[in-house]
Amino acid sequence: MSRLFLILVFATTVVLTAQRPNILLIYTDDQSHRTVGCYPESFDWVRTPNIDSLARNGVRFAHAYIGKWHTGTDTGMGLDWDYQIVWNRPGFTDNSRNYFNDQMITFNNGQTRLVEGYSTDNYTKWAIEFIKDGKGRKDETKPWYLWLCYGAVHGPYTPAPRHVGDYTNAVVPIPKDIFDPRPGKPSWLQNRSAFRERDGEIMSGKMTFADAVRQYHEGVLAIDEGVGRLVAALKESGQLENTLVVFTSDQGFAWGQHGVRSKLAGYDATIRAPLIISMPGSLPRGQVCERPVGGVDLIPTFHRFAGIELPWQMHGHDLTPLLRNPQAAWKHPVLIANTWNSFGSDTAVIPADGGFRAGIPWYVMLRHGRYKYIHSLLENEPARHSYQGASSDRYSPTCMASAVARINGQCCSKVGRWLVQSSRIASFLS
Ligand SMILES: [Ca+2]
Repeated sequence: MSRLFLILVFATTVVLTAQRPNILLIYTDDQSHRTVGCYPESFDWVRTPNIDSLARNGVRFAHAYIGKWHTGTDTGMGLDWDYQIVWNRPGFTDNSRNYFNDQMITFNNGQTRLVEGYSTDNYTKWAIEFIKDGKGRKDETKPWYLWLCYGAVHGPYTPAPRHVGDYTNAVVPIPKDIFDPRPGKPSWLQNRSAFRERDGEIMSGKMTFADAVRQYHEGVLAIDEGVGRLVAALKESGQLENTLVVFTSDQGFAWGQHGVRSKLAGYDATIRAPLIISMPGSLPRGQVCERPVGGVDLIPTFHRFAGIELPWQMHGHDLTPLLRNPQAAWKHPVLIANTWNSFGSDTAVIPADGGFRAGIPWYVMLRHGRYKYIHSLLENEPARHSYQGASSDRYSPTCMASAVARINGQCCSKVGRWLVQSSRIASFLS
């Protein structure tokens, strides 16, 4: 993510009551759901006891699509937040690759200094100082909103020194389609792989594929420890029962699935993120919600818990019904649209060349019930769709048509019209 807020505190202007909870959003970077032990798709050697504990004390969403976005230079410092500590990448571009060590940090007083040490641990420490000691809080009688935005486990996937080698002996399965052919996939994905073979070993750049995957997972271990320390800080300060804790990531990351080493394509292997929401005493514990949900759903949910009216109509939907009953019916599909840095009217015309960047074209992904639909916005490229689960599912494909029309009509109108008018989507829906 390019807006790298580290710790951000929402400026509340509402009249507060004791019932309104604090909100802690723990937001990691490029962390696949496969790196979290309580997700059944994780390798059996993955250890995330603290995140797993959060799931045992809350609701785990099996299918979450949060969404990566780039909004340019951060202009929010001192404007939108009561208090923040931020890795100032836009201001210090020479430091922009230091995801894990020696970051240029701008503090709330506007001063910037180089902070040594492992970034994940530093962020955890600052968050605990805010939660437990009230450091940076203007009015301790008010509930707070804290966005803890870890840079981990983004490349270069550097583990904390204490975790280097923790997964040395882990057996890393090789995805079956890491190399060609990939029948049934879009044309742009048919003949490519981010990996190569050398002397019988699959390589990821200069590392072996297995070592790269191990290192990626080792980079998660300090996040997991951070989650444990944050929950302990909430408990020790008597705030655990009155804090909505949300753990998620902006998107996942594919390691070899479909030949990809990327976070950008519309596949679950690439973008599906963990999402766990916990508030012991108020929300169910140990529940799994199979309904697909999106990042845009978090904003109305936070407003609902904070008791604040939405300031305008939004695309997402308050998740409270699913948090109360994870098996509840849910009619809202999830849309992920990739148009790179083009938004609004800039998406009126789909680029003739597909708008490829990093080898990925513009696309629209829709997930609803047990159906998933991906359409690369390329000429002569058929829509791809899949269905997971039993045929007894009561989902009607016509819902997808209205969902495409409705959602795209709101957020990406020209692309939406192109999709709905397309004979290709019509054949899919028939
Ligand atoms: Ca990311």
